[in-house]
Amino acid sequence: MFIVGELINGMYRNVREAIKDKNKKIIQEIALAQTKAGASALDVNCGPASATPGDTMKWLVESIQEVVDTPLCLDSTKADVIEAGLSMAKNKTIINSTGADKERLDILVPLALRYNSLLIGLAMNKKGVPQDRFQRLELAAQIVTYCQENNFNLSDLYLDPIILPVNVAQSQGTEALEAIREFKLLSEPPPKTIVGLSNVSQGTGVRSLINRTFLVMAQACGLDGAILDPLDKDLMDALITAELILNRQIYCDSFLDAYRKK
Ligand code: THG
Repeated sequence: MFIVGELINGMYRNVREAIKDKNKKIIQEIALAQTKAGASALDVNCGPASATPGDTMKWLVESIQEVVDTPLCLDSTKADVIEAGLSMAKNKTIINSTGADKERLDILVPLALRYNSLLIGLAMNKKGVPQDRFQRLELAAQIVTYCQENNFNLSDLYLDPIILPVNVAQSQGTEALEAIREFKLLSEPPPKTIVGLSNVSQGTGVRSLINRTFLVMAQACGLDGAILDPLDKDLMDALITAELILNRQIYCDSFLDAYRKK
């Protein structure tokens, strides 16, 4: 499983305050902790409050790279903010994200090509979030087709079906899960899939339980990656055990420790 640590996000109060105070030690601690907990990449999102998100993105990338070499997943709706991060990044990055609109793809696919970056494609467009599996599949197909026509390697693409909070969009859980299965049929070899896991439990009272239950179900549908909280030990144990049961990892007596040491 491609694990992207979600915790460097201005949505979180401690990160928001660290950005405001230019306290890079806090950011570096979160980067180190997530990497140690098994994150293969770190999401970097300035949050909605930043007045100068390009500068914030540069500062975050610089601060993180002083302590870890973990690849960065540059998370912004603004292409210029993503580019600010790309211009500073030492290692291979993930652009998070493009939608299915041609105007977005026309900017973000060339950017990914120019920086030899991976790209997350969201199954949504300017009309909003998808309402069912069919809309998700149609939007994902538009992204795949665009990539094929513009020589973007599909092995560098992750498709995101858009996970919505279960407390306000309960019917969307199974729609997103089915979409993960169906995205696999869009190309050969199949495109990879990723989700923003914590969306599913936003506003609920038992977040960790909902997150890990949904994650295991998504893994059974063939999920390849997840943006999640790698410091949630119960979540990580469930993830590792699901990989084992799905025969994606070899069983050994101490499989939890063995996976963590990989
Ligand atoms: N897909 C892709 N990228 C994404 C998402 C996605 N990036 C952002 C988000 N969704 C994934 N990351 C988070 C990070 C935090 C939370 C949810 C998703 C979260 N934060 C607390 C909250 O809102 O309740 C913040 C409050 C706090 O604890 O301080 O839940 O879907 N490609």
